[in-house]
Amino acid sequence: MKFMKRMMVTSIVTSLLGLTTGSVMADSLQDVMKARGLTEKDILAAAKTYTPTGGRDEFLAFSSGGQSGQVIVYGIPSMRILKYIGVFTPEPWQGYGFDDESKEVLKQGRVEGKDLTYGDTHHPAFTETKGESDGKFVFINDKANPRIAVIDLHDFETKQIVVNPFFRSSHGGAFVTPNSEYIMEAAQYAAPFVGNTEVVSLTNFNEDFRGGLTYWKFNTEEGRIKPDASFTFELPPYSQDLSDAGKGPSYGWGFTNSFCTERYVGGIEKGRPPYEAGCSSKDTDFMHVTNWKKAAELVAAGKIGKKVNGSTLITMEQAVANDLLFLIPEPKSPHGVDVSPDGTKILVAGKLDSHAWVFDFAKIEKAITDKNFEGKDPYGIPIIAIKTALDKSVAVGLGPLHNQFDSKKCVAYTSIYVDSMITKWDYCEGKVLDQLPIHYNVGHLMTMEGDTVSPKGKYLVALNKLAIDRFNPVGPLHPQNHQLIDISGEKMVLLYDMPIPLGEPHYVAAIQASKLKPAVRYKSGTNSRTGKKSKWKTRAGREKIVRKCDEATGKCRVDVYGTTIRSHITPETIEVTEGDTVSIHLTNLERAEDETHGFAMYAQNVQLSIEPGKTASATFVADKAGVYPYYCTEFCSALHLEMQGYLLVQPKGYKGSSEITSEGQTYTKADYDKQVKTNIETQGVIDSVVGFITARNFKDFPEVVALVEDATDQLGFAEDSKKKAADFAEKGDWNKAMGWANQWWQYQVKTADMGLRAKTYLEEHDAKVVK
Ligand code: RUQ
Ligand code: CUA
Repeated sequence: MKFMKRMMVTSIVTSLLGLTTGSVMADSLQDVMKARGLTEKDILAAAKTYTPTGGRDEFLAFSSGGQSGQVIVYGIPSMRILKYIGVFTPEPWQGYGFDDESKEVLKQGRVEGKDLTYGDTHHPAFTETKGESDGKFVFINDKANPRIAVIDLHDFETKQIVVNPFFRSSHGGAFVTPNSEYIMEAAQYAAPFVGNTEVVSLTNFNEDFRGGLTYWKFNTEEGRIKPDASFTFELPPYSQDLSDAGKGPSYGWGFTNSFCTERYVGGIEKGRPPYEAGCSSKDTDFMHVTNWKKAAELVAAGKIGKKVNGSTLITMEQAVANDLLFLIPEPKSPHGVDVSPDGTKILVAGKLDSHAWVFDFAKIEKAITDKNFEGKDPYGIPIIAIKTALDKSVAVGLGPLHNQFDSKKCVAYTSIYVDSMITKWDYCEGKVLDQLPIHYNVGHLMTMEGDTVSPKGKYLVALNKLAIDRFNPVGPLHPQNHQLIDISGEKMVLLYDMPIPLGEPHYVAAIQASKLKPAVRYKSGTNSRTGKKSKWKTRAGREKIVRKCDEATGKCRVDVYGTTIRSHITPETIEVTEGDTVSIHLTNLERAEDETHGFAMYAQNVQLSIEPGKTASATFVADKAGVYPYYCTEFCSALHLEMQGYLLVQPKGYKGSSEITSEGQTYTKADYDKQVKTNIETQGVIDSVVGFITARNFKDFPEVVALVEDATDQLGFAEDSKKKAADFAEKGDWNKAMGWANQWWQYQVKTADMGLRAKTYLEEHDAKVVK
């Protein structure tokens, strides 16, 4: 099959190059190649990544947004960016951090009572079912302020942020257990646990400072982390780093590496050698082996664990006494620890070593059962000797960091930081298979579903720390570079460079796009952050403004129950009194795909993104009298610019009029008749489009069915406006009659717009004529 595909690609390229028979196409491709200096290899790479208009990607990658605190979604192999997901950082485009609903989510992420508007995101991880990515949720950690966020792949929105109750930094998160039972998050820089304000010096580092490893409980049904059902292992003040959860035979166990087990405390300004020297003087550091399954049972039975900071802490004594915690020396200053898809091997790469080390879980397990330890660390934790646990070590290159797995058995890829390359190697045979230079200094690397029990192979992405000369220079701060590599053959082939112009994306995880089933719209009136019906849900025709005052304080609150639909915001005028707290709740009545409305207002820091069905709210204090225009920020229809209104903030005791008396234009019966004639003609166009659609098997296309439903709604609104127009015409109020006739026409235009979209869709998807 693969061979066939390659044959096909080759023959396409050959014929495009005119190597067979000459054609017009061949000449032009050669011209382009010559003009742009492209080789045949380039053309082949282009053909492997180029995705024609309307085309889809086979995989979706969820990348950390680094210090910008979001997640970036892109497609593979096209490397086209599809979305930024606001996570720890406000993301105005999505109203994230601007609407009341998402502010509640960001509020969950307050640390020590402070609002944080950034995050240092590192490792995204998908939920898993039986060790496979299931496409339901993504987690990501914040290193600087130890937090984990939950993103729901139903709508690609952040739903929850939890703050670690103990740590003051955490790099090693998020890593999930095979059924998403737990999410692992390890501390990085040891510190006295949160809440301890007594220790304010580094004098008794070994006694006062601690590391740790939290197992956050995830409730897959609810899609939320349950802090009260989570537990944390107290660990020595080694700098715990990354983790991976066991699977298959190693299911129930977790593996966490560490650096600076020297417990060195720097102080270069006092003449002490710096951390970098003191933290790398020993030859080995420790891999921590934890039994989460047994720990969970003992905690549930109330046998171990004490409540600290409202969470469960397992002390080192308890962990040791119950055989829950062991150490194994591992190569100096390691970085990645990765469990093989079959769960039998644990690969560790030591940044300061040129080897990847392969540990054998069966050997580790045996050592634990036999109590075969070489000693204890200063905290009494048993140490399993390297020679007892090690399967082999393989020279992979200088500065190995992370490992990923292929769909092919025993094949792993390791990122080599110092040598700037990817090494492909066989961890069963212990031999290097291929090496590919990359540009430059690769950090993480990632294969398709490469963290799961069944990696999908095909592509590898190298997340390079430096871009240097890869792109047009844009000042001293360069983008990062994600390099796409074809791993389907024996030799790795570099295909594409994608600049990531947002922070340092540490890690990225990819999933088969077919596993994702994102929603097109919300059920009308949904608070998307809770997934529940919003108490502010408003239906068409039920819009209202409610003002309530507190007698004791004299303070007033105005709730605006509003709606949006192409192309008006109801209400179009909001009158409040200076000093009122104003809360504008908008429900987007649209059902049509991609018909999002926005809402922005002058000088109030208000910016909402209201997707079809969503209810979003903006609350502010109208503390200054004046006129505040508001409008829709998404170009939603031809009359999008007219999707506008005014907030009028009137001084206390204002006695002026609320009536609108000025008319910019006056209309006559002739104007009205002319408009009605246009409307009748427009109806003819609509009828012909409807004829086209209904003559085809449009019901086989859900997208078209949705468009037709929307068009029918719009026509219903048109009917209503038509009636209003006729009523005013009867009274001889030509201005209002004309206005409503125009609105009737507006609804017709929207109907036609939907109809034409449906028609184009049917044409492009080869719909069949049925009548
Ligand atoms: S990091 S380059 Cu995972 Cu934060 Cu390794
Ligand atoms: Cu709604 Cu523009």
